[in-house]
Amino acid sequence: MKTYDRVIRGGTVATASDTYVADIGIKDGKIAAIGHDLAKGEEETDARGRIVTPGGIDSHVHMAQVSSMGVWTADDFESGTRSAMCGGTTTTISFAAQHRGQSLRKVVDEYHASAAGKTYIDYAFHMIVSDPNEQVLGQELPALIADGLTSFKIYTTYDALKLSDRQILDVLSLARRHGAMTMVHCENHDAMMWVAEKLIASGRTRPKYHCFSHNMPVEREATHRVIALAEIVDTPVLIVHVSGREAMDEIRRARARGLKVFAETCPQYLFLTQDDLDKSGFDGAMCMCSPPPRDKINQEYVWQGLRDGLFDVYSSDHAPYRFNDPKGKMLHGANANFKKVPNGVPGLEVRMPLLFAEGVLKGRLSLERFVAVSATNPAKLYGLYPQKGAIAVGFDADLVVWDATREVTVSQKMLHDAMDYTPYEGLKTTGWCDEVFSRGELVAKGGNPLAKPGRGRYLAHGPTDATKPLGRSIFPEDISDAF
Ligand code: DUC
Ligand code: ZN
Ligand code: ZN
Repeated sequence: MKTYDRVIRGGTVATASDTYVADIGIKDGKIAAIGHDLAKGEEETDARGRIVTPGGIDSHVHMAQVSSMGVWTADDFESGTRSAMCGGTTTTISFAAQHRGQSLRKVVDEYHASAAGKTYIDYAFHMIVSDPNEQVLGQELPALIADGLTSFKIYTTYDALKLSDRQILDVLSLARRHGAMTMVHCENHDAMMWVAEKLIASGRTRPKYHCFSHNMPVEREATHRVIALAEIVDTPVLIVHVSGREAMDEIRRARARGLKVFAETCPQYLFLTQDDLDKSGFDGAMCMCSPPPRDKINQEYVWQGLRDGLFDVYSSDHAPYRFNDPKGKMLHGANANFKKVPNGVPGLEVRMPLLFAEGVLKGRLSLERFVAVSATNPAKLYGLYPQKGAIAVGFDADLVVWDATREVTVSQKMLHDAMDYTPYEGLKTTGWCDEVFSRGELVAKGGNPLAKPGRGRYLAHGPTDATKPLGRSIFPEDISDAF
């Protein structure tokens, strides 16, 4: 009898801390051994001369979700996880999104039903909390957190989603008491609306004006404010989809003061710029997301933040709305003003390959940082560690073997989501994922699916140190118990 179901032999194994040549022995879906000259496996993968990393964890994905404009994402759990898998992601964390008036528990149940039996890879959920009423704060959220849904996103913008500062304090304080991670979308709603109204009233309605409404100061201000609110409560906070320097500077300043602030960025801030929203006709809508892509100088800052540890997490914020579709970007037609266009870009399939090719292989990012931001850190922050996110004995055998020589011109035709465009069409790069393993099973090869849907498993979040408060109240000891 063979000791291993599969041995991935002689690869250059990359973790968040080291890179070394080794064989990986897999048994029953787990990494059973890492070493040299491991016994022959039932199946063998020759990885000599090739890099092997943990499978990606994409911890910011919208799928099977209806937006505040009433538009459904093009991807459901089947197409979304297929696409993720083909791009080297082996776990998604997508949102169970509450709309006002809805029971959060019921929403979570509905997302469970929508995902069950559909996914190609393992999956977890965050929640989106848009209605923190007494029932939600007093009963539903604490119970859901106890059930292993320990992270949620809140918004400072979008009419249907945004919370007031007071509500944000309520939610942050609940997160502190129950050990949850709060992810925050930071943009100053009123300031954006004020600018947008002026632009539209003066006839500036094309997609490119979205960037002027969603300008950098509105992101900087909301980032600063949310960090201050979290400091008042003494709870960690994770700022999602940070687009450029000014918001990054707020996070650096907060960390320099010792605050526990985590940060995420996304491919659109590395590979797109605001000029992409200024394409002819309505085409700029394809790259319209919030916060929007900035300029080349900000792109360089974001790369720097990935290198130096400012960013903990690199996720896609995959929010797929088809372009040529009255249920997508064309909801209000091709002449709609920019406020009427669903916000979001797809990206979960290209997320890992583009960072590998343009970051690691071009020397902008070490292999270890690549692993940290694309897999290990999200696993640690969201309580999926020590099952996911690392190459170590006992972890799930979620692995990617990379082809550093494959030349690719990105095109929608090669992708496996339900979209009709990719914002990265025509981008030429060298390097893509080759074999993708999920719990030891070869699920994709050369960017194409091999597995069948329904094999993915739901993952509850486990405990994590990331949510622990600093224990540093801004209030004197004799009154701090009031909060
Ligand atoms: N902004 C979000 O906050 N979510 C989805 C897409 C987007 O652009
Ligand atoms: Zn957001
Ligand atoms: Zn999002």
